[in-house]
Formats: sequence, structure tokens, C-alpha cells
Amino acid sequence: MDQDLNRLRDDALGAIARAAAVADLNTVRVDVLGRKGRVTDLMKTLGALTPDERKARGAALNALKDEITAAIDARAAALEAVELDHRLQAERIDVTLPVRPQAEGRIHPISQTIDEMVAIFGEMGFVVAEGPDVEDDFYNFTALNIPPEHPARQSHDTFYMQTPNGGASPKVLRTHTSPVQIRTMMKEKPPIRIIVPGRTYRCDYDATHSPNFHQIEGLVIDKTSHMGHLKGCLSEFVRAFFDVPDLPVRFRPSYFPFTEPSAEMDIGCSRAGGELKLGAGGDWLEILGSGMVHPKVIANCGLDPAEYQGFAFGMGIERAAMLKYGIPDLRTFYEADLRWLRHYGFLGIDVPSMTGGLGR
Ligand code: 2U9
Repeated sequence: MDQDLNRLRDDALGAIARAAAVADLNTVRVDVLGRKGRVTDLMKTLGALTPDERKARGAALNALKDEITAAIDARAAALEAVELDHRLQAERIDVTLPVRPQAEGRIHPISQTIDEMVAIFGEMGFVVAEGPDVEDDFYNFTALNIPPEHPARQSHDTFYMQTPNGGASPKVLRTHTSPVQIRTMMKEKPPIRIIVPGRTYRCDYDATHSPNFHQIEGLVIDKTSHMGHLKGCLSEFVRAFFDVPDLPVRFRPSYFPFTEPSAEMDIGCSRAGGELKLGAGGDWLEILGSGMVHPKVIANCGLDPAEYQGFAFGMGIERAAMLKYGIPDLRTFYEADLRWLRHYGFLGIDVPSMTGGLGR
């Protein structure tokens, strides 16, 4: 081969071998084989040669062109394989990672608080029960041993629905979630261990009362559960809910028509300097009501009170959320103010679970 072709061959193959990326190979391709490249320039000189010289040099130039093209293609394939390998390493994803938290949207503090309470009682073996918001007067009052003259039964305190023919058992908006426990006891055979969160209604409106609010109530019915179980269960609950393991608790005698004996539960707090602090100091704060289910209520549900007994409790969800999350005004829960929800709401990823406390 002519000397100039040898030099061109060495230059081109050297540049191809040194190319660090596919882009460098394109530069070589243009410089050597392009319209104004070195091989093309030499092709243009063939016309000045004799036919024999043109035949020999033309064949040599074509062979060189093929050799360089093959070398470029081979190097390109190798470089592409390396680049693909780097990309596969750099862009590797772990498909087992959990979904990213949703940046938009918030869980309302009432929903979050219900979920937290259900997680705690769920761990103790309670299951959630639900029932209608529009109730029979029987399930809401009569079966619960609430006498006809009780103030709660006055239309001043309860929302009564229109009853066309003065029906025997008028419809009411439930004033507590207790009718769900009545329905469960009438339907299921003990042992019963249920927790009942839900919306409730009373004719009341001020800074601490709203015409609709939320309660969570619990019921345990079996043959042996007693006041000691009630105290243990509720003490465990408040300590887990407020995340204060040594939270002091005390039970005060009280009265409810549906429980006997009845007790209200207080948690220890301090009010020094007008600031409420749970767990510290010598003050007390009422948090829930409870008691042993009244034998008459057990009998009203078709169960024998000589065979079955158990305990019940109830608390306001808004009040518990206000205490836990420092929300000062009950009315703000229902104003649908997005600024309030962004401040007090929770991200969808903050699902309460008892793995490691409530997981916050
Ligand atoms: C059945 C038997 C017993 C539920 C109970 C309370 C005590 C109680 C209030 C707390 C604050 C309601 O939101 S609140 O105003 N509740 O003090 N509730 S015992 O007892 C029952 C329920 C159903 C069959």
C-alpha cells in the first residue's frame, strides 16, 4: 500500500482506538470518510491517474475505507455497551421501595385521631362496629335504660325526625354511638369486644359544643370481665394515645343510666402559667366516661345478666384531638379552612400503627 495510505490508516485506527465516547467516533468518521474527509479527498485524485494505477489505488482506497468503517462500527458497539452498562448502574431503581409521600392533600385531624384510637384498641383485640346515623328512639334511648323523662330525650337536646303518624318509635339523629353496641348485643353472641367510632348529633352550639361531633365508644361483654379489666384497658389506652408511658390516671365515681357502677377517668396534668401539660404536675383533667354495663341493658338486648357482664366507655374525639394536638377551638374542625387543614392535618403516609408506638 502507498505510504500516504499507510499513514492515513495508522492515524484513523489510532484515533478510533483512543475514542472515549460514541461522539468522538463521529468526529473521526467525518474527518476521514465525510464529504470533505481525507479518504474522499484521495478518491477525487484518482481521475488524474492512468487506468492501471487508478484500478490499483482505487481498490486500495476502497479496502482502506471498508477497514476504517468496520473499525469505527466495532469500536462504537463496544463503547455503546460500556455506556449502557453505566446507565444501567446509575439509573437502577429499587422496585421494593414504598411509594413516595403525597405532597398534596391532608388527612383531617378527626380521621387521624380515629385511626390512632382504632390502632390502639385493635392491638387489644377490639374490632370496629358501625351503625346508622338516623336511629330508632328505642336503640338510642329505651334499650340503654334512659327513662322517658331524661333531659337528653327532650327535643331541646335531641334532633327528632318528622314522624308522619306519630310513629311508635320516633327516629332521632343518634346522640351517641351507643345504639351500635345495642344492635351488636342483640345480633351477636358474646364474647363481644367492639370499638365504635362515628358521628353523633346534639342541639348545642358554643366554643366547646357543636351540633354534630364525633365519639368513640367501646364495649366488652363476656362472662368474666370486671372493673379491674376496665381500669387496665383504659389506662393502657390513654398512655399509648398521648404517648406518655407513665401518665397518671384516676377513676372518680359517676352516674350514667346505662352503666353501674360508673366512673369518669382523669389524666394527670399541670396548668402552671396557664399552659396545659399532660403527665406533669398535680392537676387532673377529665378524659372519658366508663362503667360496668347495667344488668337492665344486658337484659334489654335479650342476654341473661346472670350469665353475661362487661364494661363500656365513651369519649369525645374532637376533645381528645384538641388536647393531643393543641387545637384551641372546637368550631375550627368543621370550617373547611384549607390553611387550618394544612397546619393541623396529616400526610396520607402518616398511617397510625402500633409498630413502635403510634409510629410518629
Ligand atoms: C351500651 C352500654 C354502655 C357507653 C359509655 C360513657 C360512659 C360516657 C361520654 C363521654 C364524653 C360521651 O362524648 S361524650 O359526651 N360517654 O361518658 N359512655 S359509658 O356506655 C355504654 C354504651 C352502650 C350497650
